[in-house]
Amino acid sequence: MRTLLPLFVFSLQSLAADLVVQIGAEKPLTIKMSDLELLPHQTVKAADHDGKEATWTGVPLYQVLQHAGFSFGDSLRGPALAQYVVVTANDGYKAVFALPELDPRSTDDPVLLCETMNDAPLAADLGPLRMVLPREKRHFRWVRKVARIEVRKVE
Ligand SMILES: Nc1nc2c(c(=O)[nH]1)N[C@H]1C(S)=C(S)[C@@H](COP(=O)(O)O)O[C@H]1N2
Ligand SMILES: [Mo]
Repeated sequence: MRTLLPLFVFSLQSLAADLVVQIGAEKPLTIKMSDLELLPHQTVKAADHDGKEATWTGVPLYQVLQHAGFSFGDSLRGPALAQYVVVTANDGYKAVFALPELDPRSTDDPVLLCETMNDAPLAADLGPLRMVLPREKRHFRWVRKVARIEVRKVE
């Protein structure tokens, strides 16, 4: 038992590392870190809350949503714009994004779901996944330990 415990803890951690993405009332999709690695990535330089510059690499949030079946094409207009994205951390912290803030046809400001800082996996208090928004002057949407991403509709 004593020798098996570290293995057990490790497998629990890798279970917890999965990201859940839910588009509306659709069945939630679980994305493993290894699946996320296959999506297109972007690298940015950004200063954290303490003003320290770092290089962050991650998947643009719109790419994560597209991977889960959400369309950022021409269909994103009219009533579709009454949808919003909720990013939830495993401590319950939440931040909301409007779709045009994520759509590369609408903005060049990166909104990234990052796996690495300065080429290293994120420390346990930050990751494994963290939102990084280099152009945002406040850091309140730099959600640490992202667990879930949902698209909901304004009622
Ligand atoms: N999961 C989680 N992420 C979070 C927060 C939080 O309370 N929980 N606070 C936010 C706020 S208000 C700020 S200013 C930054 C702080 O980032 P830092 O911890 O890297 O300094 O994290 C953001 N991300
Ligand atoms: Mo903050």
